[in-house]
Amino acid sequence: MTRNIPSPEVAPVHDSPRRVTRRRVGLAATATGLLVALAGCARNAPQDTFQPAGENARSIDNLQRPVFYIAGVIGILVFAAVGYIVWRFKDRGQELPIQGHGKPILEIGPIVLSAALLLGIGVPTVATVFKLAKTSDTQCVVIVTGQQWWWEYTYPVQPGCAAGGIKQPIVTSGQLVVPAKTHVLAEIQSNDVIHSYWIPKLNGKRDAVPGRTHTLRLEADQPGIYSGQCTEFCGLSHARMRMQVAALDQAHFDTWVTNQTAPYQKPTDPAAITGEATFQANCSRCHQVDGMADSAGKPIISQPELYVVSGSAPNLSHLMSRNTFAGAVWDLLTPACRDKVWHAKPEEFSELYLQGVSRECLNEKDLRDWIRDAPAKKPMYSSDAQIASNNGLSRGMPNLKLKDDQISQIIDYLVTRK
Ligand code: HEC
Ligand SMILES: [Cu+2]
Repeated sequence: MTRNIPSPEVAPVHDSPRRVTRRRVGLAATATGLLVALAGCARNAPQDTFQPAGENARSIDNLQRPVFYIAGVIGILVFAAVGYIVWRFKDRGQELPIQGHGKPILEIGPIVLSAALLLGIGVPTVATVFKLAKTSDTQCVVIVTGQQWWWEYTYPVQPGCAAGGIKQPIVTSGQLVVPAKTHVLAEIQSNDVIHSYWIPKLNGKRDAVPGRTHTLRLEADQPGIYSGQCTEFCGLSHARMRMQVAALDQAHFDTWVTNQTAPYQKPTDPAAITGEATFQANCSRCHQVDGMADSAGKPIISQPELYVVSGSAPNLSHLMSRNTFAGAVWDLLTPACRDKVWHAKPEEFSELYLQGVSRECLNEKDLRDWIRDAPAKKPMYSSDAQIASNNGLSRGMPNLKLKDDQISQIIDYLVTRK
């Protein structure tokens, strides 16, 4: 015999079918128990849709809870009925029952009942869809652009958002800073592939599709940090494309706008001055720092379109005013400093957030590792070979092969960019 089938004599003794069934039931029960336990952990989950923190997420919650409960009760009733019927009428060799028809209650009743249920769910669903699509009450507009693999935010010139409006465009990335208790409208776009913007505590998801603009209402009741992540597979580092919304109270948001639009501050510290030159030599071709000029006083304008597939790289003018980087995946703050800000009481959060990242609070390790070899931290199809086969364009930030002292100089400069 060539086939590898054990002969009956040597076959292992199998468990009895009843034992197997019992074991399966046990497994199912354990799995269910675990799920229930995990659901319990969700209490302090930062991305929990069941803990809405703003008007729009609350509309969704007010819809999903009753639907879930009604569907849950119906589900249990249906399973119970099926179980009962299977058991009660199982084949015991009895005669076939008489086949009947013409019972209007049985024929029309379930149709009316299902239609009523569907209406009961459909009417509030459609109402919520319209409510969430409303744009007429917008108080602040931000253009949100999906990039591989980070989110870019552009605040266009407008009368809203801040007390004096936004008088010159602001470009930032990773953390979307908004005033709390304000109807913010995100105009969602994409620069490369399809992404999806999702801050579960503030609203549902909205796809970012190249060539289109989709709107998403965002409103936070309280100052604080609200986390999210890209929810549409967008390539190699999709899992490393996160974002946060930082909601500030209005007065602090106004200060944030003033800081973001302040004229360029030349570094004064000698180390940072050296760092500025090293930055210009190695980083400025991709990264814009607004107001920076060369030694002849000529403004330096980045040209990421010549080096990066998507034609974009984050604006680093105020890098240290945000507290995460590179797709909001790594912290710019040390764990202790981060906890202080992220777990602050709402009335204290705005002040702490505006402090940005100081030298003492800088999580230098991750920033260093990033500048030394970004693709090692976040796979980006940007090895030398991939860049060469791509007409010299990198997808994401390449390894720039800098020396340690150059990296130190650049960091000395970057910490002055609040
Ligand atoms: C060839 C273009 C290119 C060059 C040159 C370049 N970068 Fe980048 N950099 C990028 C891209 C693209 C990203 C976005 C990558 C991501 O987050 O997935 C990025 C992200 C970053 C970030 C994260 C910013 C944020 O807000 O999330 C920092 C910090 C950074 N780069 C620093 C530097 C420094 C410092 C240099 C110079 C030593 C440099 N980069 C040179 C393309 C470049
Ligand atoms: Cu994405």
